[in-house]
Amino acid sequence: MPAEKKATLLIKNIGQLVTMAGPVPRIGDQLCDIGIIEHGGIAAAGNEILRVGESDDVEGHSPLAEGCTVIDAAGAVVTPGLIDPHTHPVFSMTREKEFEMRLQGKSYMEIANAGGGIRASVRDLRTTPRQQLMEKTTERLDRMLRYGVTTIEAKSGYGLSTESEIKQLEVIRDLNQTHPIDMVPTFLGAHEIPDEYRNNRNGYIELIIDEMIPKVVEQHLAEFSDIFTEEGVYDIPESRKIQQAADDAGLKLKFHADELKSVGGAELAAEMKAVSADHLVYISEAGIKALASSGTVAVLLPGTTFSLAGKQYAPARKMIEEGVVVALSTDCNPGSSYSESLPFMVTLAALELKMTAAEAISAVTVNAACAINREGVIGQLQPGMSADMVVWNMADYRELPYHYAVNLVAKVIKAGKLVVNN
Ligand code: IZC
Ligand code: ZN
Repeated sequence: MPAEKKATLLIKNIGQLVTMAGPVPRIGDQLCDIGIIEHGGIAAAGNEILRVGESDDVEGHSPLAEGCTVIDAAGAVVTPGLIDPHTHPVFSMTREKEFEMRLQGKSYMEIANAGGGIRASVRDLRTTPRQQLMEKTTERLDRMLRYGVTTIEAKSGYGLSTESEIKQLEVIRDLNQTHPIDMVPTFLGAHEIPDEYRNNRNGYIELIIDEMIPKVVEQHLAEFSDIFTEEGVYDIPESRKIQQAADDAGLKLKFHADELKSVGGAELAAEMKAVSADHLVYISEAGIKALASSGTVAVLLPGTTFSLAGKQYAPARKMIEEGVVVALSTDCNPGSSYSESLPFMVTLAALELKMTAAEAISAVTVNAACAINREGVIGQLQPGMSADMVVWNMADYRELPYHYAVNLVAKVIKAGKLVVNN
């Protein structure tokens, strides 16, 4: 028998240890069960969780390695590291001017059609040196980590040329080697039609299919392919064609679906067996039923509605009632939602999506893991899974949505290492 692994990390005296043990993904009433152990303890060996249970029990059964980090949580809440399954973090120029234009009455699409929006970000990114992109992205990742996020999905989509899309994905690849946050890369060449192809949409779609997707796949730069399926951007037949090519090339699928109008994006995502369909503010009844039966994760982005000062939020309660797998994300991007705070999305989920604290925590842990194909690896605190966790400055998990717009993170542990100590 191999020698028993010794603990290199022990957290004891946890008031509420939120393990998320139980069904994966969580649907319906299951979202309310976050697997709490009172007076909990958790031990890890290297990047792997060794033992989870009652504090004295874990301590008594976990021989400590030399130099083991021992944390006395003194009654605090511990959760899995948060997972942000929809972000656009690689950009330099910010778009606060557009934020002001919207406050003065212009809509997101009006600004986009006038050449601003994503295309403005594209013009900037193409001329931004790689080093500067690395630095700007690192600042955002640092902020996410301080807010308790240990894994994100990260998209390209501000290059919209083969060279610049690859530049963005290489920034993600390189930062993945050095930054504590793990990133799951997504190719989003179909985020917009770039300036030089405005009169030749089909030419750009051919470029995506014939050149970008093959290169991205050959260089192992992405796991997912995403598309902005929206009126005025990519319609349903175009979306089906591009995503079919991505699927054929071996990428898994995500969709920006029904964000600003109901166009059948959710139905298409379900039909194509996408891993996730995101936004869904204007999802149809049929779309909800389709996602429930395909098991496609609905990633809801209430920060986007909030920051666009929208009146209507995604129908989260309806989706939960119908058995859709629901996750939450920041949508961190320079246009429609510039925030790195996933805890703030938990507050918005409570106030605007009418989700309970437990449902929202399920949506930023175990269900968010499902949205990026990492279920069974992260998002739960179970033996054998990744030792990603957050110690919170709170004694009851329900404080998370309630005590809003401040940072309640005390400590962040990523892969067994203490990486934030507030
Ligand atoms: O830069 O505006 N909706 N993509 C789809 C975005 C917003 C990001 C942006
Ligand atoms: Zn997005």
